[in-house]
Amino acid sequence: MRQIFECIDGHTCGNPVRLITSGAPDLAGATMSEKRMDFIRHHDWIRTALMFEPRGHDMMSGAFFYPPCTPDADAAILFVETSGCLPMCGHGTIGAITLGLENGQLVPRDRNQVLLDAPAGRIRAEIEWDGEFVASVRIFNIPSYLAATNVRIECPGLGELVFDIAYGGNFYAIIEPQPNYPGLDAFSVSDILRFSPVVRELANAAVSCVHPLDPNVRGVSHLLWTGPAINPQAHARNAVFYGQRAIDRSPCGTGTSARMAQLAARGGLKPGDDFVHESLIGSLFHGRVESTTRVGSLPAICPSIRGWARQTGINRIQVDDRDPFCHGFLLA
Ligand code: PYC
Repeated sequence: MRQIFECIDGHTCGNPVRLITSGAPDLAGATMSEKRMDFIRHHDWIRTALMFEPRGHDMMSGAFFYPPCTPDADAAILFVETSGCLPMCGHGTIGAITLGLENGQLVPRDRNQVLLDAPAGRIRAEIEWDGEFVASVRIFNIPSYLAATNVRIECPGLGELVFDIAYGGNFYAIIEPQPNYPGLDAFSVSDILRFSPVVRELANAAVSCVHPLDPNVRGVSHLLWTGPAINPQAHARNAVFYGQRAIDRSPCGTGTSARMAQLAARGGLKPGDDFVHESLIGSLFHGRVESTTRVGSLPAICPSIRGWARQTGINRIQVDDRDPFCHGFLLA
């Protein structure tokens, strides 16, 4: 049997986005969190086929639009990535909205604003147009909070690391410069790829992170390595590791939200403050602390992130079950 998935490919500030416009399976559940769990249980082959090699690669990141789950939303979004079905993806949302609007796959009530139901919660996006193209998108992300402080682990090859964990749509271990981590400027891409999976495993053994309002959202999945900015417009630079071997080429939307939540909890950011985050390749996300709130009993912030995306092509992907690699593979 051969299945066809129509896709619009692009990237958000350097990190790939694949908007899949046909072949979305029907999903059980009333909310996107429930539909995400149904997809994970019954349809995960679609994710691996479209994200893993040979149709994708370590960094590939995709999204489907679904009909909204709530009366006032324009659409719902499901993220499919090499690292799984994320509760939220910032660069993916900016990219999917841009590609969806420019190609007529997303038709909001108001062309300057999109309301989306995401698995992690409600996302509002403000659209800046440049004629028929989307110049930039500011997403108002889900409430983000500091989940754990001063987590200590012993990382073979590095030594003791001490870090905080924050939630911005995924749980992030945030590694700041310290005696055994010199900072991003002195840490190579191969260092990030070598140490991140070990640090993630040790972080999860040390602390159990569960979202207070959604027990399906759990565990440290992403690592954010910090360092000083190179671009004078930016406040800081970062590299986010996720999946088996992925480093975000964008400044990472949920990572920037988690970092702002951490800095706000320490008193370093307050509502109205901007936080410009630089990626490894020099692209920028313009973050802002919009307001404060609570997640269950925990203090939290409502962050927003502005970034841009561009289309790179149209892709008609075939998944043919005569192909032994039809469901994809990743090199471990
Ligand atoms: O932008 O939130 C993000 C993201 C998560 C993983 C890669 N990018």
